[in-house]
Amino acid sequence: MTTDNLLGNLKELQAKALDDLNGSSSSEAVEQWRVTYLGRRGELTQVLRGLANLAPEERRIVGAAANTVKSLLEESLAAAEEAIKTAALQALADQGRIDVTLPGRPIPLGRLHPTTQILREICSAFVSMGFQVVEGPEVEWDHYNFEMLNIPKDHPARDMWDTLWIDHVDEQGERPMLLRTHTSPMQIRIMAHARPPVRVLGPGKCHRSEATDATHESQFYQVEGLAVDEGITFADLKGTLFEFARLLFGADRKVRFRVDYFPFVEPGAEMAIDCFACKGEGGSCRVCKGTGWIEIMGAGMVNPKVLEGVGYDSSKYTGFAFGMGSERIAMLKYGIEDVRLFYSNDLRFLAQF
Ligand code: 2NL
Repeated sequence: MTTDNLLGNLKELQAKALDDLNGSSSSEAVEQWRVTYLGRRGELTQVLRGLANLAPEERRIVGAAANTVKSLLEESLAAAEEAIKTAALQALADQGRIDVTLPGRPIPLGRLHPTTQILREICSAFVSMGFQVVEGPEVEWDHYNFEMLNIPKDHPARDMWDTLWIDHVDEQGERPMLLRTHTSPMQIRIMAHARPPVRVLGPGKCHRSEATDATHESQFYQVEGLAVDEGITFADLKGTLFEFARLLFGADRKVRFRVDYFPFVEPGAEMAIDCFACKGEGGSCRVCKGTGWIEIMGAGMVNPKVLEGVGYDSSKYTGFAFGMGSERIAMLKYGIEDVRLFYSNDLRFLAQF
């Protein structure tokens, strides 16, 4: 066959194909058309295969023409498919079934509650320093919540926590069950079952019988931590908590420790960071109320009486412990001014995190 004949055949093929496509008005017909002309055994493919038998000069000319036809057919196919889709939508619209001009409905995305986010952030800071996360019951025994923490019955220190008691009286006429006021009882449970070294972190919900205001909720989350081993000193406490403050509030944070009292530690301390809002300047700063410092948690060396209570030899082992209110940490970090926002389920608040 001469080059002219081949080019003539291509032209004919192109005309026939386009004519055929014009007559294909369903997606099935268009698909059949694609198989006939562009498929692996299609007519154009046969022509392209035949190129191999031609002389190089012929192959160049016929090949170029065949490729042009191929592109044209592919473009026409895409246009035909699009036209069929549009026609189908238009048909639905004509029947009044859908308005294709309406914008799509937005799909609202869920998100993690700010408390969950801050708990995860606090936990991962301590996990990176080798602490293990443990969780325990919200309904606790007086034994674990108070007695084992060196807060005996009728001790004035119990007034530090306004406790919600479970309405259950035992044989001795006492109420032994309560809603935990802190997550320390879980750490007592761990110590009672494991030997040092112990490095645990206890996040969880706590309860107090308290009037609610901008800084107090009757339900709140706390994260407590505990490290017990041979040779643990106050320097370990300071180093660990300093690193935590830097991880959560920025690498340029300074920390301040002042004496405080908790029955389960001796000595006890309150830790503050320099105000990240005013950089410790104070003045009229709202975040630190002009002091330049923000108190973020209580801490101390575990009271030897607590260690002896779980069967640890307090002449061999020492430890440090700390506790912080998670909502307070989130309020400082995100600039939230009222703790009641956390649990009032207002999406205008929650959607900001
Ligand atoms: C605070 C103070 C603190 C602890 C919690 C603790 C736990 C065990 C033994 C000794 Cl098992 N101490 N926890 C120690 C010091 C302070 O929390 O005001 N938290 C919001």
